[in-house]
Amino acid sequence: MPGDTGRATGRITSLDRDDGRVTIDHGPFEGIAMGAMTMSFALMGDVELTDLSEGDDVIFQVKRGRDGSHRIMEICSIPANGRDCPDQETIYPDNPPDQ
Ligand SMILES: [Cu+2]
Repeated sequence: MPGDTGRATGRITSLDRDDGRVTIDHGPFEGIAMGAMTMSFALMGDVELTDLSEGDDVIFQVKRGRDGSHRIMEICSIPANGRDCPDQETIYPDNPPDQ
């Protein structure tokens, strides 16, 4: 049964720093029932967009709120943070980094 939080990878197609929203062309989620699509996400309060740029590949986690929308809890830019991002096996399925 799908839960409230899910994780996926994707690519940022646009960033709205003023409104705190990110549009991501994302793959299927792990943890929630959502397939691949391009959509806009709001952010949870303490998420920062500082390290993110349009075109970045990202790995991110969302949580569903009471209004049914999914907000980003955590987002990591692979070009900016590379192998410091969580869930390395998802990002590098064929070439996991050394632990
Ligand atoms: Cu979606």
